[in-house]
Amino acid sequence: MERTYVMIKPDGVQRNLVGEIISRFEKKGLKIVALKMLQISRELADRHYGEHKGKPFFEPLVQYITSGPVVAMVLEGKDAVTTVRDMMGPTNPLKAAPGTIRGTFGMDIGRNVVHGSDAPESAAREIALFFAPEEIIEYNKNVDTWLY
Ligand code: 3AN
Repeated sequence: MERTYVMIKPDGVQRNLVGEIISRFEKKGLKIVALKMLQISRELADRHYGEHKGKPFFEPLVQYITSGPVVAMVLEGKDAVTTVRDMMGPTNPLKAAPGTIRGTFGMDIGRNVVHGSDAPESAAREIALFFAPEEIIEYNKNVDTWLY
């Protein structure tokens, strides 16, 4: 099973979209194996967005991602990385199909509601950046006899 790192960005939290976005991933069939709210520090933002250092939008991007709490999670499932990317839609909400998360809730490339890893390698890096191993829970669903 593949894992991906997903984060509801400060605008998603401020706009009360946390439940809606998590619900979409749950209903799709992805499994939540880690979940927490945190306020990203400047240092963590630098590391998370390291590949964009030097680009004109880097400084505003770091300002934005550290501007308020985010909700971080690890989702697990078959082809989880691609599944989440497809559900989010492209980086620019103007290019995102109306049914996608960014196409439905976003208007601005710099305020695009949600992040999802772009490849299994970046997922592994980002998961390690945001979660300690003991924060990731391995469990089965629907195996308990009392569940019906
Ligand atoms: P994605 O989040 O779709 O993987 P990345 O990793 O290329 O996109 O970019 C990270 C974040 O940087 C985006 N989510 C967006 O908030 C911001 N960003 C990317 N490209 C631009 C741009 N041209 N102008 C402003 N912000 C951008």
